[in-house]
Amino acid sequence: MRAVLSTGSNMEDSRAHLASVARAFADELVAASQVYRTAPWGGVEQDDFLNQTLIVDVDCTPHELLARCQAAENAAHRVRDVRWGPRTLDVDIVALFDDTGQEIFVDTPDLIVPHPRADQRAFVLVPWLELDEQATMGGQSVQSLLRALPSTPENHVSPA
Ligand code: A4P
Ligand code: MG
Repeated sequence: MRAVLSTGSNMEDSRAHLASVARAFADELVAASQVYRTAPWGGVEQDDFLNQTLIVDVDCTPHELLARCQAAENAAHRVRDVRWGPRTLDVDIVALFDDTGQEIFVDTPDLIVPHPRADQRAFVLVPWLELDEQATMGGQSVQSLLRALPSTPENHVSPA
């Protein structure tokens, strides 16, 4: 199964926290985007984030992958308090594809794929497009999803 992961951090040594995820998936890593500096999305006043997108090929179920993403967050001493607030490390599963390239959809209480807010987030779409210009999610091209976003400060993304 191929997974598109979005990693984000705006606390402590953000670069090191992002690097810890690439390291945790080192043997399965297909591609890693640059690290981007992004304005905070979601209306909470906080520091800018660093965000990165990873593509990994993993041999596990979607829920096992979620557990690995959460283990990486826990290793970064992630505390869950304010929704969309500051965090040492957030690892989201953006999209999943089977070995024939078909998109995998998951809709369970603890895991929804494609990630329900990814299409509204330039900090997810821009790094993904860097890795795959032809990327699609939910049957739509990621390029068209990005073009549909308003050019507000919240959608500002630049190489870090
Ligand atoms: N969950 C369901 N589907 C998924 C999925 N596809 N991937 C569940 C990962 N987790 C998924 O997540 C809450 C629960 O969502 C998990 O326990 C899992 O079972 P969380 O990470 O604890 O909660 P959260 O992150 O506070 O909430 P949410 O809505 O997931 O926030 P996001 O989407 O993670 O956003 N601005 C910038 N510029 N860059 C960022 O990286 N990140 C956030 C957090 C806000 N603003 C940001 C950024
Ligand atoms: Mg999250």
